[in-house]
Amino acid sequence: MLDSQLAELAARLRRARRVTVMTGAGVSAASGIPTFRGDGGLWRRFRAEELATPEAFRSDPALVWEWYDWRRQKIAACEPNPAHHVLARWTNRSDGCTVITQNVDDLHLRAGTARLIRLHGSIWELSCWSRCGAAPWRDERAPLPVLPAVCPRCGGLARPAVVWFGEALSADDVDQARRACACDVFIAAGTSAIVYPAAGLLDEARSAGAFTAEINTETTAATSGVDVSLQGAAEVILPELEGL
Ligand code: BJW
Ligand code: ZN
Repeated sequence: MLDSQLAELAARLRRARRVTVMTGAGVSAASGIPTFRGDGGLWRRFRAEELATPEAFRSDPALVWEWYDWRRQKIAACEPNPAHHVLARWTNRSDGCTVITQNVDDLHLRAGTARLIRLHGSIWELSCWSRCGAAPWRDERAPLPVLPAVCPRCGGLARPAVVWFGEALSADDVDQARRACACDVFIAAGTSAIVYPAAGLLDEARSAGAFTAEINTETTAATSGVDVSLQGAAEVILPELEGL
């Protein structure tokens, strides 16, 4: 079954002019980065829904920074895996291929991906919590020397420049992502497909006539609605697809 579905997706990809791949935490799992949900999805007793919010940061910035600093140190020790490398090659071979990622680890960037839309920002960028006017800045030190981190312009609190629950995504990123839904093949890889607006992009692509596929080790909220569901690891299936 997997083989015939794999062959079907490979055939669709060969004929496609525009291909969009949306990735989630599962694509970085083989690099050693824990996913948010499921096994290993907890940090101490906290879930992402409790820490990745402006309310959590307002009430305990030191705790939230401790989590991000721990994740930054983990990510700094990780390398892109075969899934990142396949997608980087696809975007470099065809300007019709776009990668939309929910991941903030920048592993797609490090793999050399072109046309990358980072819907939830980057863990390597910081911004001013009080919005004093400082432009977001990059700081790749891990661990950070001072926690909570400080804004260089106003001396107030700095925050990770990522998108938390209840916060708006960059309108420009959302526009670009929605444009990329007008494609021939749309693949969701390594995402539980429960966090919006990212999860809605799959429906948008389907409504626009795309052939839709999922690559995931488990079934998800998206499984029943896709044309092809490949159950397996992204770092195995994407290289297999590339070889067909
Ligand atoms: C493998 C594998 C392997 C393992 N190979 N697979 C509509 C309906 C309902 C709710 C909402 C809605 N619209 C908005 C909401 C609210 C909310 C939301 O979606 N809540 C849901 C939980 C219900 N959304 C928001 O709040 C968003 N903002 C918004 O909509 O704003 C509106 C607004 C407009 C105007 C003004 C103000 C507001 C923002 C969402 C931000 C999400 N942020 C986070 C944190 C980012 C920073 C950080 O990293 O710390 O993003 S939460 C977290 O979840 C992170 C992820 O990007 C995101 C998605 O997780 P992902 O990637 O899917 O990971 P997992 O762990 O869930 O799944 C991993 C999968 O991989 C699993 O399925 C495994 O099986 C699989 N896997 N190994 C392949 N090797
Ligand atoms: Zn500031």
